Amino acid sequence: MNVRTIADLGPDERAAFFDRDAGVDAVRDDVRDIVSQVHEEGDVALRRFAEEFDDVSVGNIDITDAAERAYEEIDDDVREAIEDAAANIRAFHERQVPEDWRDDFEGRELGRRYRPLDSAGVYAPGGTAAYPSSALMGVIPAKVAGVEHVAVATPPAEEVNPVTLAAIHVAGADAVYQVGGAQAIAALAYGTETVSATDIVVGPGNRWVTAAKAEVRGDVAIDFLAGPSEIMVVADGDADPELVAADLVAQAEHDENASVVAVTDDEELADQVVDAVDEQADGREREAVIRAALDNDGSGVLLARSMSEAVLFAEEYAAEHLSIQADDDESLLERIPSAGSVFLGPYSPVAAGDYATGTNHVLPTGGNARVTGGLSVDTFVRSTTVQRLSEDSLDDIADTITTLAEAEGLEAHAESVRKRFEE
Ligand code: HSO
Ligand code: ZN
Repeated sequence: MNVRTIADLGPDERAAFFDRDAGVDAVRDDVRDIVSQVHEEGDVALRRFAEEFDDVSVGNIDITDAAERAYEEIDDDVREAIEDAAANIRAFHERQVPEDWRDDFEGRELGRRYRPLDSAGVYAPGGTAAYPSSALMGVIPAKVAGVEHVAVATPPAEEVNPVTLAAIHVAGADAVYQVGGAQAIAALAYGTETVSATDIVVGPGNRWVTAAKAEVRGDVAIDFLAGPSEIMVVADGDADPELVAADLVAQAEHDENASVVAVTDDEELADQVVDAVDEQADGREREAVIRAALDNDGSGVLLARSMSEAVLFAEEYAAEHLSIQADDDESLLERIPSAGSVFLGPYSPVAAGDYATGTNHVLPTGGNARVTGGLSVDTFVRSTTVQRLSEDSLDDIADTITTLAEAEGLEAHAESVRKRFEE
C-alpha cells in the first residue's frame, strides 16, 4: 500500500477505486445450473451438492435441534458475548419498527399500515468465513419486524460450526438447515421437501451465494447483492494514524478482494498511515489475506488537496463503512450522504458495529450505498396505503379525478366517481 495523490490518478487508477462489483459474472452460468437443479429435484439435489462441494454426506438437512444443543454446549464466555450482542442488536432494531398512521388530508383519511412478511430466509456463511455475528444480523431484524417463520441456511459439515448454530438459536430462528452456497439460496427461494420456501432471502455470502441471489431475484425478494468488505476512512491532520491503520487492517482481514482506503489532506498523516498499516499487518494470523487486500488496485492511502476534495471522493465512493477521523466530523458527514454505516471519532472502530453496538453489519457494497441502506426492520415489512373518503371530500376532488380519467381515455374510471353522486 502506498500514498497516491487524487489529482494525479490516471483514469484507470481512479476506476479501480470505483469499479467494485460483487464478482458474480464469472460464476453466473454455473449458478443458474445449480439453482435449476434444486428447483427441479429438491432435497436430492441438496444432498448431491453437499457431497460434491462440501464433501459431506448429509443426514438430516433440518438441524434446528442441533442449534439449541450447540447453545448449551459452547463456552460460557462465547455464549454471553452472543447474548450481549444480540440484546444490543435487538434494541437498535426495535427502534426501527414503523408505526401505522392515519391522517386527515382535507377530509380524506389517508394512512400507511405496516405488516411483516410471512417468512424470511437468512444465509449464514460457513467454512473459513463462518460468521456467527452475521446470523444475528440477519435473523434479529426479521424477528423484530414480526416475521413468523425465519429460516437459516448454513453450509453442511461433519460438525456445523457450533458458535454459528448457537447464534442462530439466540437470534430466535424458527428453522435451521444445513445447506450452503448457491443451492442454499435456491432452496430458500423455491423450497424443497424439507426446506420451506420463503418470501425474501437475505444475508451475505461468497460470489456463488451472491450470484444465486441475483438469479432468484424476481421470483422472491432479496436484500441486495453484497460484495467483499470495504472501508473508507476520511481523516484530517488530527487523526491518529495508528487507529486509522487499525481499521483498514481489520477490514482487509475479511477478504483478498476487500477494498480499504484512507483519504486525507495531510501528507504527514498519509505517510504515517502507510507505515502503520504495514507494521500492523506483520505477523497477523491472516497476514496473507490482509496483504492481498492492501495490494489491491482499489486499496490505498489517497492524498487530497483539501478536505473538500477528500469529501467529494468519499461521496463518489459510497463506502460500505465510512469512518471519519477529523476535528469537524459532523460537518464532513453532512457532505457525504452515501455510506452504508458511519463511524465517528477515535472510539468508534468499525469492529464495534461489526459485532456489538447493535447496528447492522449487512451493508451495501460496490457503491450501492448511493441508493440503499443496510439490512434493517424495513427489509422485512411491507407497507400498505389505506384511504377512506367522505362524501364531501370525494366531491371536492371529483373534477380532478374525472378530468384526468378522461384525458387518459378511461371513461369507466370517471363514471365510477360520478356514480357516487347520482340521485
Ligand atoms: N465487516 C463485515 C462484517 C463482519 N465483520 C462480520 C466481522 N464479522 C462486513 O460488513
Ligand atoms: Zn468486519
